Amino acid sequence: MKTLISSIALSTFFFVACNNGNQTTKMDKNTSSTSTVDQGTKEDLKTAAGSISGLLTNYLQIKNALSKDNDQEAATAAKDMVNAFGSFDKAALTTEQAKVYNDIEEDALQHATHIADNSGKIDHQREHFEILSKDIYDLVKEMGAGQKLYYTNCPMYNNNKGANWLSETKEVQNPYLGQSMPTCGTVKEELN
Ligand SMILES: [Cu+2]
Repeated sequence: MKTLISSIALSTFFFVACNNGNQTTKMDKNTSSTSTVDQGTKEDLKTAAGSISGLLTNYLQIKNALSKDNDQEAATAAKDMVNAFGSFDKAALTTEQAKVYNDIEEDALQHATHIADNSGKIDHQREHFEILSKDIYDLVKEMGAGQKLYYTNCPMYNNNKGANWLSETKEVQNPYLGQSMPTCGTVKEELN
């Protein structure tokens, strides 16, 4: 064992000595270690966006179902979202990202559950979808979406109080007014 350790120490010594003897190699090494740090940061962001991609897929399915006035499909997608919360992997999140996730988790889960349990009552599903949209927006702002999203506003919903939602399309497909007014709304913000 002792022999093994000293032979590793010895080869390390030779490796270091070799690098020191060659300035160009040393500079290359520094440059590449800097880019490794940058890459690491990017990968962290990617992973966080990867963690929420399941939730996002289900959210967009609910949104598309509501824009088609399809309460059953909305309920099914919301049930999938409830399950996605159950198996959500927090390991990839930074402390700050985990904080934002923990802040919205219970609330978002509750709204997804109500959408899942209320097929046949699409107005009620839409009330919950409005608050769910705010939660998912906060999540995407902190973690990134890993895809292009459009934060869109409908000024007419809820007696002109208005409401927002996230869409994967720039073209407006209104989940609050559905087929009665499918294109009502304007894009407020583009997210990635
Ligand atoms: Cu409810």
